[in-house]
Amino acid sequence: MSSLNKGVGKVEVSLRWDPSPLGEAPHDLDIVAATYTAEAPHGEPAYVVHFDSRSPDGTINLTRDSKTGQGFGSDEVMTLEFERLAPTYGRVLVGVVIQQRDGHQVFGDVANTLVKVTEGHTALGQDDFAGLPTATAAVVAEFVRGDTGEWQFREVMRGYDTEPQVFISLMGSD
Ligand SMILES: [Ca+2]
Repeated sequence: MSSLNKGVGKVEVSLRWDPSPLGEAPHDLDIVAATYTAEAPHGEPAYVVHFDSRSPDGTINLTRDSKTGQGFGSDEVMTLEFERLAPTYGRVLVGVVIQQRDGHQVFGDVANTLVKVTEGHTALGQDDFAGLPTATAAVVAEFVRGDTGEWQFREVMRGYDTEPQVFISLMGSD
C-alpha cells in the first residue's frame, strides 16, 4: 500500500555475515555508497561514502563498521537521508564489497550474509547474495530522483568480480 508519489526519506541499509571459521583469514565486508549528480547519473561519482570516507554534507553515514562479522545483529549499518540531499544529486547507489586482502574472496565463501534496506519499520528489500556466489562485490540498492523531486527506491542485485576500488569506479556505469 504505497501512497501516490511518496518518495523515500531516511533509509537504513544493514548488513550482517558470520565470522570466518577459526584459523582462517577474517571476512571483511563493507557497505559503500556512491552519489551521482542529476546531470551525470551514470558518470563519475560526485562522492563516495565508506569506512574512511564521509559525505561532505553529512546526509550519508556509516554508523556501524565491522572487520570480522563478529557479534550479534547487524555488523555494518549505513543511513541515507534523502530528504536532505541537495537537488544537484540525482542518483545514489549502495554496494557491498568484500575486502580482498587475503586472496580472492567471493560471496559464496561468506556464511549467512544478509543485506536489508529499510525505511523506519518498512522493509524495502533484502537479499542473501545466494544468486551471486562468484561475485566479490555487488550493487544492492539504487535510489533515483524522479521528475517530481521525490527519491524512489529500485531493487537491484548486480554482481562484480573486481577489487573494491575498481568496483567503486564501475558501479555507476550501468
Ligand atoms: Ca567492514
